[in-house]
Amino acid sequence: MSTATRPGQGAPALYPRGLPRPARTLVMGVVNVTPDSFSDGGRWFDPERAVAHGLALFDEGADILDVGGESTRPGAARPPVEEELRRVLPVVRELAAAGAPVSVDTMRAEVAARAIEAGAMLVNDVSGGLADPAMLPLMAQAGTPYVVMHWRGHSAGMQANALYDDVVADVVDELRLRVEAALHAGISPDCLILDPGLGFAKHADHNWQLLGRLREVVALGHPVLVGAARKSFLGHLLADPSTGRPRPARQRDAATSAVSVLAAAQGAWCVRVHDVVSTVDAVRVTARWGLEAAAAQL
Ligand code: PMM
Repeated sequence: MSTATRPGQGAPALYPRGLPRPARTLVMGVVNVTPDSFSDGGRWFDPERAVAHGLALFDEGADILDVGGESTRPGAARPPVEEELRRVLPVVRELAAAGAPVSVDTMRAEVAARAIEAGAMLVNDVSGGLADPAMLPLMAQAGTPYVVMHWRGHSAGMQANALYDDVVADVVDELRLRVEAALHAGISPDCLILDPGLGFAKHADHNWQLLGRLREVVALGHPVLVGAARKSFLGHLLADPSTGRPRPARQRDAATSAVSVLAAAQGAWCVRVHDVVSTVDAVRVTARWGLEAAAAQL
């Protein structure tokens, strides 16, 4: 793991091997090649449209493009592996060929391996290696940066597992166990990225507690990725006061930017978002502000 020269506050202290290293929190743009994601409702399901969307996000300043072929919304059914491969591989290949750093959002070792061959530089595994026993050995052998997210089971039944004594302490303990498993499998520590898994076996209050105490996740000593974008806990916070109806997913980007600023200020390495333009501005402001705040404390 390398340390930035002078990160200040609002920029990461740690960077994973081989990925871009701007002096600010990175922005990961979401490219969901799925028919049913809650946040973009299948708009990029066609591979050509997904590639065009990814290229647009890259032009807008995304540091990494996260290509996923499996919806993880609560209750979602899993696609067969062949279908997941059919969705993601052409998109990963084209975006990587265009020079974009590409991440593949998958829980399957076979998909991860094929995506790495197609040019992916990062594997984003929302199960942290729990869904597929072949994943950790593959990542050890590949030497590619690897996101270990906090996870307690597949989407179909995950909200039944949202039971915690102290959600932050429990998530930190469970992530620590996943780090131990990853290191034991032979993954290099400078390839590991951690993610508290907002919305995965978590209710709204759990997500807010994890954000408010994000420093406890950062203190585990690995770069931290935060995926809050457009999630339902934001929709509930911003519900229409007269009807009680949650704010629709595509009207949650200002709230997402606020979360990105606060996550960056707590030392997040990267934020995973749909609206790249507002997020890049937000993390640039946070980094610039943080330099002054750090200087004032010298
Ligand atoms: N959230 C989603 C999908 N993939 N990956 C990581 N590492 N962290 C997340 O929080 C995360 C993820 C679900 O959100 P989407 O439907 O907007 O992609």
